[in-house]
Amino acid sequence: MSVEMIRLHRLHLPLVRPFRTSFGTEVVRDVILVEAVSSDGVHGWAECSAMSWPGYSHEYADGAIDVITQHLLPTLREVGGDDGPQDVRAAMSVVRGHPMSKSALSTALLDVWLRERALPLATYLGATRDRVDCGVSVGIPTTESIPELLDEVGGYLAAGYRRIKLKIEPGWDAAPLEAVRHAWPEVPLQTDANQSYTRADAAHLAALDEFDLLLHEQPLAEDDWYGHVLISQACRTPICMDESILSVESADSALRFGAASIINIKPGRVGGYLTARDIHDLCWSRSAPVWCGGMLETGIGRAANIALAALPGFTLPGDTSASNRYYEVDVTEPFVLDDGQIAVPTGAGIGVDPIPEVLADLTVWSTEVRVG
Ligand code: NPQ
Ligand code: MG
Repeated sequence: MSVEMIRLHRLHLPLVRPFRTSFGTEVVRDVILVEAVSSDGVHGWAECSAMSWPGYSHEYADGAIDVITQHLLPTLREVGGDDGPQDVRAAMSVVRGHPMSKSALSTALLDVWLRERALPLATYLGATRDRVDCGVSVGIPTTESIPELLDEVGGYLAAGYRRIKLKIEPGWDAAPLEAVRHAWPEVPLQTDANQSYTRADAAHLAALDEFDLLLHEQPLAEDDWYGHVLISQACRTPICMDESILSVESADSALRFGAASIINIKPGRVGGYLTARDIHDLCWSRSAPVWCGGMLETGIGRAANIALAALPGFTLPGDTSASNRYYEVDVTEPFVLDDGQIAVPTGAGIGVDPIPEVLADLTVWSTEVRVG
């Protein structure tokens, strides 16, 4: 382990518009970036996907700071010399859960390791593309206005996005889907309920089949495996799992049980890019489609996700939107949409760095911890 010091930076990025999901409304992205510094002065960067409060999953920013500094960093004492990414993952496995914290710290170390070897993350992971297809996740309008929704979707389609995902919840589903499908008969369209339905909603969800959807994402609670089997059997629309998928084993279970036929891969939710790649490999071997999810990443997290989305099994457009979908000012050079795609970074490691002045402007708190 050549990394001598870790810095945590907490940033507040105002969103270009409020983002409302079935679990709440966000107006500012409160996000932690991890900077790892090696003895040779190589700086690695990663982003923690946890929100400021436990709305999407149990993890949250204050908890992540505690887990990273008090519990994960000490496990690295066991990692010595030139030990690589697999050893870091193994060392951290003594801490239960907290995948977003593990992903943030291990990815910052991976970025140092790759930069020391002049190896791009995409190449290391096995990418086969140099551009990735991008979709966009569309929140519930805070006004619950359908014309406003159509306006927002129209803007994204004009910008070139190749797939629309509507956030839904009980009371906001058939009407917005009908309106979008009517306005754009051919657009690839899918939903994300973020666990807001129950087993009793099987027939209601099946009635949404008429809108010709690519998939429904996470209709039920993350631990309701049998419920997802029931929904899968009731709907012609394929079911995709997000929050339920925490490991290779949960992805395998989802496919074998018939709880889901498509997997949303989020590196943070599964503990890092190695496990994300392993889930991709499993799904690729079973011909199950995967796509890369999003957690309102800054350019730091976005760069790494785009590298992952360049693997061959990512056959559906991801929530890998351009920087300006969420932020007027990104912490890196902005990622821009070009014909509905984003170019995979080609530099060593994640291939991007924070812009120092912007980082300083957005930072609300930081800390520095020595490793070992
Ligand atoms: C999802 N993301 O797929 C998540 C949920 C989500 C792009 O739909 C702050 C930080 C607010 C992370 C709101 C997308 C968030 C967040 C929603 C993640 O389920
Ligand atoms: Mg989701």
